[in-house]
Amino acid sequence: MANTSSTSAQTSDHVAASRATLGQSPVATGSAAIPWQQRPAGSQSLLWRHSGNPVIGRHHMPGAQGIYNSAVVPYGDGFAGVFRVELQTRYPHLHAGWSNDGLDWHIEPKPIEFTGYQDQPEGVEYAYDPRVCKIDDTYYVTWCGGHNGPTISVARTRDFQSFERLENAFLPFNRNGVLFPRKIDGKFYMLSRPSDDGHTPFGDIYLSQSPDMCHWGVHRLVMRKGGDRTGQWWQRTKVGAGPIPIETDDGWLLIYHAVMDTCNGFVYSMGAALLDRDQPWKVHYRTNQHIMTPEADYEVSGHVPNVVFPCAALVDAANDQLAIYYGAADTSSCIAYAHLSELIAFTKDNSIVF
Ligand code: BMA
Repeated sequence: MANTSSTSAQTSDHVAASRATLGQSPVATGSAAIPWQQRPAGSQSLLWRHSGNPVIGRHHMPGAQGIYNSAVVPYGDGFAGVFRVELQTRYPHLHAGWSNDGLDWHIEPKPIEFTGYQDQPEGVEYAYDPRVCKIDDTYYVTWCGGHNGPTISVARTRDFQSFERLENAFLPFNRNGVLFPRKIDGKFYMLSRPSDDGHTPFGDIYLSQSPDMCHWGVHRLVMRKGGDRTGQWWQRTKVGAGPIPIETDDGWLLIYHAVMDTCNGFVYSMGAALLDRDQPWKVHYRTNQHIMTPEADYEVSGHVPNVVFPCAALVDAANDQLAIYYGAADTSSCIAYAHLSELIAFTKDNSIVF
């Protein structure tokens, strides 16, 4: 898909507009409609794929070998995002991006230059799988950064142009740091997945609290991987939080990735869970089957076959619409749609908690 041509003038408009139009609700959209397509006629699928997937192909910008596992948010009269971009070094960096419609993206050719805390020289720190979470008037970016091993790096921005690094949330080894979009009982909350330095043949989701986005503690186990005991092979190897949790009347809707090992490598699917609104380490419901698994050509074929990896979701609660942004096969960026109410009902009706 062609790049848009955002200019710095448009960018300034974005900044001004965002202050005027974005509310505090975690599910509020900006003034732009989120991407949406109706479920294809005859389909019974809970989730269905955008017909123009991938929305960001592997060669979206000069030199790019893959742009995937990336995060987008409503911003002003359009959308902004932080993207995992790999050029020909295949060393992952984070780039800011802009879109008017959530489909056609301009991604900055240069990686984000962070100010503030730095524990390694700029450029020698890999950065991948970002999430972006708006809390009050600040956008926090969390990602997997290289700090003598992977762990959760944190930064904040208000305009997607200047990004200030904060302290890392955790010691190595950790991945998939996902913030909640509001404080709970006066504390920031973050999901994460302690793991190892390699390709991680294990992993459960934990929750931590912080009074200041610097000191994290009061760690709680949220969700274990499945396995033989649970009859849950699709999530038997490891699980990790995906998009920012969505607050609903039925609890926090968490979309997560879940992995099974096979004789030919890992398979990454998506699942969903409903967490308690006040004590989100308590899981009320959790799907007893995947809600989406790699099937499309661009999901089963690419740099790493058989991966769907959700990192962001746009919600239009008034119209019961959900657009999930996911990386496909560690190569491209895609969208899947669902009706929010159907996903919640499905999660409640097809649940196993363990
Ligand atoms: C995980 C992460 C993801 C990647 C996935 C599949 O460990 O590195 O970035 O999408 O593996 O390769």
